[in-house]
Amino acid sequence: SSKKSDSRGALIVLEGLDRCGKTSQCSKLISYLEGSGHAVESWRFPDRNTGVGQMISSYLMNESHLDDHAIHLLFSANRWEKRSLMESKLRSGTTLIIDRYAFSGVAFSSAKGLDVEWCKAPEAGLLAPDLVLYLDISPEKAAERGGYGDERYEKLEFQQRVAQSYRTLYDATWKIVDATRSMEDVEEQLKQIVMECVLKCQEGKPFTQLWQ
Ligand code: Z5A
Repeated sequence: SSKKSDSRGALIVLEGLDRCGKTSQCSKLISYLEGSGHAVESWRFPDRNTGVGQMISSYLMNESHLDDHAIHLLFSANRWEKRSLMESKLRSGTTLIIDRYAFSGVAFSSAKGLDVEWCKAPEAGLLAPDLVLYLDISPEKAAERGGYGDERYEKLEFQQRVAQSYRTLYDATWKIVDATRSMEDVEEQLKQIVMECVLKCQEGKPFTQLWQ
């Protein structure tokens, strides 16, 4: 039974390789949900606007160098500094569509050779997403979409290792979507899955936490 007081927003995460189309699809999902009368916000990690986020940003732009463990912990801290705001938004009924989350943190750092369990540890206790959408594309196809920029991780060989790392993180709750199809086809698929999740959360699906 769905009491109104239980109603909450959904925490929906998009993951995938660079150029998989996450950013494009996030904005389409926002318009779709707004259009159907839902409160929704678009977030992304890293959030480059905070103090920690500025350190991450300069690292990604190769303007600074950091030990692999140190940058991993900064990415995680960048999620922790948003955790309480995230929870209050969700509790007040706002759905959050998030471009990258803890799975990116683990996939990218473990692709550098860091131990997966070590990578997961600082993420434990963050809110678990209600839905993870993985936009599946091979690194080669993604690279064909043109314009890898100059940022640190935008290299084919590294993206291949990230793709492998993601594969070790999948679980049965993830929705793997073929991201090589047209933008419209991908959008249609995502809309259905997302709406189902939003409705389930409105009915008071309980919060859970990551990796505990
Ligand atoms: N990182 C990390 O190491 N640890 C962490 O904890 C976190 C992140 C959170 C910066 O992320 C880097 O930080 C990122 C992971 C690491 N490094 N990499 N790689 P970011 O969020 O700033 O950057 P990004 O997510 O990788 O890239 P992006 O530019 O936002 O890409 P996208 O969102 O996947 O794609 P898009 O902009 O929507 O589309 C890319 C292009 O493809 C564009 O020209 C589109 O028009 C085209 N496109 C999109 N969909 C299609 C379809 N269906 N067909 C054809 N063409 C398409």
